[in-house]
Amino acid sequence: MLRFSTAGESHGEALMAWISGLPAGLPIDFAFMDRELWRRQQGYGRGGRMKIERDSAHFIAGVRAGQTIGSPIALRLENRDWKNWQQAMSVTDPPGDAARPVASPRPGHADLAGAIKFHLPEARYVLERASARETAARVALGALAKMLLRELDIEVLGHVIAVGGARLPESTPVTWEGLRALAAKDEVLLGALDPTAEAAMKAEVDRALRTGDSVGGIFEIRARGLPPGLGSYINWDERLDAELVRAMVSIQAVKAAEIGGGVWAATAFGSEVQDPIHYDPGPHRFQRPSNHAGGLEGGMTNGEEVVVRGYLKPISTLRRPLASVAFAGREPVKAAYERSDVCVVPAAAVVGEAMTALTLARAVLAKCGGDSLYELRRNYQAYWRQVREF
Ligand code: EPS
Repeated sequence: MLRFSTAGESHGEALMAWISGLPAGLPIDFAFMDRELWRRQQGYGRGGRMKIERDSAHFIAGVRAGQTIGSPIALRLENRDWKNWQQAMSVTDPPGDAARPVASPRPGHADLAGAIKFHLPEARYVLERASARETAARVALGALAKMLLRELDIEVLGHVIAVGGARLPESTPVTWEGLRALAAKDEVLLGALDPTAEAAMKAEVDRALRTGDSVGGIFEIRARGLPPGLGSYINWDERLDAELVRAMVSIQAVKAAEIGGGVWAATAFGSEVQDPIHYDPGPHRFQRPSNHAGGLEGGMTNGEEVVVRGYLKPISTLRRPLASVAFAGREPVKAAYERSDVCVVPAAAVVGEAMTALTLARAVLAKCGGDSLYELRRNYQAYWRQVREF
């Protein structure tokens, strides 16, 4: 069973990531992992922090001579900004004058509920772990999942559909060539497939920058090469669509997720929504002329491309803060402000890819098992043979 978790505070010494259940013998592409981490740091509208950090993962356990050995993998990602926070975030010493308290909770952030829940005097403690800095560790783990999926010819990539009110036209073709070219870019603006739409998205970020506001958006993740039958309708907690939606909404600031044409489907007729089934004796025997289901029917993959969308609310730290209440004294004040991003939709898309890859890798391993890559590949190929013979 593939299990993973992360640890680390935004301005603490480092982020840690842990994953168990990857088969032995998986070659590690170190350059690819660093490239994925770099991709997450890009995008127009990031704050000053991204000028400080250069994320790179350092393996501590689970890898020998460039390959997994079947034991848990542990990774460490340095927080370069820590040097500016050593006193404030010291593990041993009280922070004294360097405490940098978050004195009033920011609406939309974890600050207030977190402080109440953990019985804390202010929200610094909450911010540090609730921060999306944590997603760097998830992207490192997602890179490992992508390496595993790549061995099975499964590919996962994403792109940005909307930033604020600027949206990719429905008619924009979404091809794998296009998605690969987007992921290979050395300069990332907003991660959209269409330059005109991307310019309109940039104008939305500029508007938020001008007015001290923030802006959200929508990203889409696609996965190709999956066999039908991953996930299951047998039990509620084995439904892969539910796992994917959970994975998306677990990303900081993502407030909704959608499989295929999910939101539109709720207002359309059944005859428009369901994807008809055709049969052809060739290699692609069961065919679907459309994919409104986003590759998932009955909680299982159906062999079509998996399409998942994440909807981000605008970042909750605002340069022009909203009304709040001081933790000390409870008097009305403006919400706390500290350096923040204005738009993180392209970064969230990279995190969405990572979470999708981890979720799909777990589903593949649940279906086909295998303690080694050799055994997994054998089981996986045998299942594909069974699918083709059906
Ligand atoms: C974040 C606030 C900003 C972001 C941070 C997430 O950090 P800081 O407060 O240090 O300026 O840059 O994101 C990252 C550091 C990152 O690596 O994505 C927040 O409060 O969520």
